[in-house]
Amino acid sequence: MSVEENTVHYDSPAGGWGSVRGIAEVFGKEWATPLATETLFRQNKPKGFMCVSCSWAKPANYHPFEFCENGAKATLWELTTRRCTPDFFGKHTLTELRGWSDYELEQQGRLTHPMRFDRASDRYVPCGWDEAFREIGSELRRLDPKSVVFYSSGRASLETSYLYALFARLYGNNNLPDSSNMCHETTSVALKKVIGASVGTVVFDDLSTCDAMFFFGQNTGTNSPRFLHPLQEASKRGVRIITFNPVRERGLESFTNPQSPVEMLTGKATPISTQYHQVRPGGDIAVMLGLCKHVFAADDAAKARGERVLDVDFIAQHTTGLEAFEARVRATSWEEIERESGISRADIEAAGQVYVEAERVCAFYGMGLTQHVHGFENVAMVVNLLLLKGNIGRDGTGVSPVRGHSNVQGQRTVGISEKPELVPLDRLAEQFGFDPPREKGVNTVEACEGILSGEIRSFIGLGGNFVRAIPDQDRMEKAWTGMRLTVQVATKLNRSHLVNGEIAYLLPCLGRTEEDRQASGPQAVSIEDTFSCIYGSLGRRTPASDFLKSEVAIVAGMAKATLAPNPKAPWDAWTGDYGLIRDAIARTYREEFHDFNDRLWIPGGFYRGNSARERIWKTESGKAEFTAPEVLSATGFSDEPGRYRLITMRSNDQFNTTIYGYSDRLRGIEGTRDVLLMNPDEIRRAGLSDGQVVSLVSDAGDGITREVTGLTVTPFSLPDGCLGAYYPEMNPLMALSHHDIQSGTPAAKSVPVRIRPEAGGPKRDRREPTGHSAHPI
Ligand SMILES: Nc1nc2c(c(=O)[nH]1)N[C@H]1C(S)=C(S)[C@@H](COP(=O)(O)OP(=O)(O)OC[C@H]3O[C@@H](n4cnc5c(=O)[nH]c(N)nc54)[C@H](O)[C@@H]3O)O[C@H]1N2
Ligand SMILES: Nc1nc2c(c(=O)[nH]1)N[C@H]1C(S)=C(S)[C@@H](COP(=O)(O)OP(=O)(O)OC[C@H]3O[C@@H](n4cnc5c(=O)[nH]c(N)nc54)[C@H](O)[C@@H]3O)O[C@H]1N2
Ligand SMILES: [Mo]
Repeated sequence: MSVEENTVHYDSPAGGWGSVRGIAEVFGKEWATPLATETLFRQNKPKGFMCVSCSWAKPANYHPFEFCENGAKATLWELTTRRCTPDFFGKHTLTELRGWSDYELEQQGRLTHPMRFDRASDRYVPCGWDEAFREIGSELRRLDPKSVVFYSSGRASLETSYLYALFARLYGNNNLPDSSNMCHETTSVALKKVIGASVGTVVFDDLSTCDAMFFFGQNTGTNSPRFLHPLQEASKRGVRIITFNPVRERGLESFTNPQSPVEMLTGKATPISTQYHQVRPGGDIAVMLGLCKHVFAADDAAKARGERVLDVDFIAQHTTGLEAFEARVRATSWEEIERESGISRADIEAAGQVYVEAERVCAFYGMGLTQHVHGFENVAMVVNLLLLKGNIGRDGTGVSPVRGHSNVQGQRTVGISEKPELVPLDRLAEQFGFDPPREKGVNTVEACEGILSGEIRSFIGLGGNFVRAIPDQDRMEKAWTGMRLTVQVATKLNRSHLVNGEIAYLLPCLGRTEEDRQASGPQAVSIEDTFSCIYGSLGRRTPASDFLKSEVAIVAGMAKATLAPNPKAPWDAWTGDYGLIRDAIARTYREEFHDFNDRLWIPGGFYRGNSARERIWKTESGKAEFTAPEVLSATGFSDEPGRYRLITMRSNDQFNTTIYGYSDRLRGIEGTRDVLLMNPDEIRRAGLSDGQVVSLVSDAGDGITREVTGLTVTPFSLPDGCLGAYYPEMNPLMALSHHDIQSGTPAAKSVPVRIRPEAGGPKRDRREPTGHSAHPI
């Protein structure tokens, strides 16, 4: 399918002048002030600070400007001169603020003072840090540890994350859900099961040695734009890039490097994908079965010539389960595959032929695979495909889940996990002289269930915007107020700060770009990227307010006020010198983090290692496992007349729930996020028209009414039977129970919904002026 003439779309390549204008539009002229450029110049480089946006690699051979449009936006967002002060909170009740948009809330700028919720006036009032820690500590001591949740969003450093997880365990639980439970948890569970390593096997250098790349449901141009540089180089090298995505994402079509004067002046764009297939949402299992079917057919033909396509030696030595898998593939007909995937046999065979011919294949994927009811099977299918030709554990090959938050992978590495089996509890026991809790903790969905049932009485949030990021937002907000204690550690105001327990604190912290001065001097922190490389990060900017504390200091402050004194857990000394925290990490995780302090500034980071890359399979069988999928569709529900598969999407003008502006430039959607995207035939079939205003209602079939109103029907190139609309605006439509069966990851890429035309709803002009003001820095 090509981009139809009559749909909303963007003709220019990703990157290019549009990306520079994108930065300027959000931040005004000031984005180019010496202070800002000086800071951006140090982004993602040794002795600089590591981007607060995505988790893409920070290469040793860096570019002069090792940042992208979105990294620049994220940095400038933190450097804003706007301040959200006690004065602001004095003027607005929380009830009033709950009527504000995500954009308006964060526009208020950086939080400056620790604040306590005052129920009588329905306002936040300033408080002292000691007072806050004292009350949090005494409340936590009174609560049953099983009823307390310690959430983290994937941004906090390795040092903070290690202390936070330790705090929870010393306190008495493994209730450590994190944003990854809504994101790549599917990966952690599936890759662990089938290759024995919960993270990807690809490293940065593989990008320059592979000869084919397969992309499933990852939007590079928007979500990890610095990846476009190696992709561009790969494309120029003749690497064949095959993309499966319901949406024709600009960055996977073509790219103009904004850092190349020649390309910028000539407007020359590099095509990225050699084949682009608009799979139906949830259709990837079928696609990959089709690809494998073609590989088996090619192998049959080769055998007749006395050759093989399959890597039979690798399969024999390293894998198990081929027989059952092959039987499943051969038993699946092309008719079924075409129906479920929405892609023709000829197109799948053409993609399969690239796989057959390539010697070294890397497969990349993102939320398009993980956020489905059968997300596990999606990920297992990627591995099945790769195993057929030994495409794991050789240079230029491998599986690459492209991670989201800048340290989401690293948090897991240092103990943030609700699964006790993933944490070296015996070492913690010895190191800190206690008996760590062995019972499984709650993940994100289970935490929500506990809040709904009243079993969870307290929520501590280390960053993030939990209430806005989870499913079933309306129900969750109502239940939230039943909790006894809620604490949010944050840089900017968001909706999660406006729904509170009986006692509630909002604690403002330093950002990663800011100088973090403690007893022993300025402190560095560290993070791990999507390729398992670990780097130091040093902030130098003057903090947004004198009253901020670092995340380390806040976690240590809460821990000290809650726990009995333990000389083996020196919270004050740790706060005074983060090198001591790194020493503690190195003692717990000896293999990965030995000589941590010495290796902090190695250019390009130090590699934590991955057994599967060495073809050592830490699985139950001791081999890499083929998995025969039991379903063909990943959606978990059947097709019925009037029921659609809703994809919740991110624009390049947002970072998760942080909305920078209303310009989804790469998709040609400007001035509003209240759109419902569908293809023109589907609009006609549904009896709707372009510009009509409609509501969406949940079709989860559980009797609960969930609704989002005021969406403008907008023609857009999408497969039949599906709809697109923005995250987080659509989250009230998602049932909490609609998640990947194995990992609990909410299934945000196929939400069952119905359309309800709004009575007498006005036709709207889609392209209202953007209306957002420049954001000073
Ligand atoms: N600018 C920006 N950067 C970000 C973020 C952001 O919000 N904004 N968020 C960060 C975070 S936390 C994360 S996890 C990552 C997310 O980055 P991605 O993994 O790229 O996530 P999404 O953009 O949600 O969805 C990815 C793609 O999946 C496609 N898709 C939807 N359903 C299907 C399907 O069934 N099959 C296939 N094959 N494709 C499908 C969508 O069209 C979309 O292009 O980005 C990180 N970086
Ligand atoms: N429908 C739908 N829902 C989804 C998704 C989807 O694709 N569709 N994606 C899911 C995914 S992949 C993810 S990762 C989650 C994201 O869920 P979260 O990680 O919980 O949400 P964010 O929007 O990233 O959090 C933004 C807030 O973090 C705070 N913050 C920013 N920087 C810092 C800092 O340095 N320190 C601290 N303490 N706070 C800081 C700010 O206050 C800001 O408002 O959402 C999930 N929800
Ligand atoms: Mo994420």
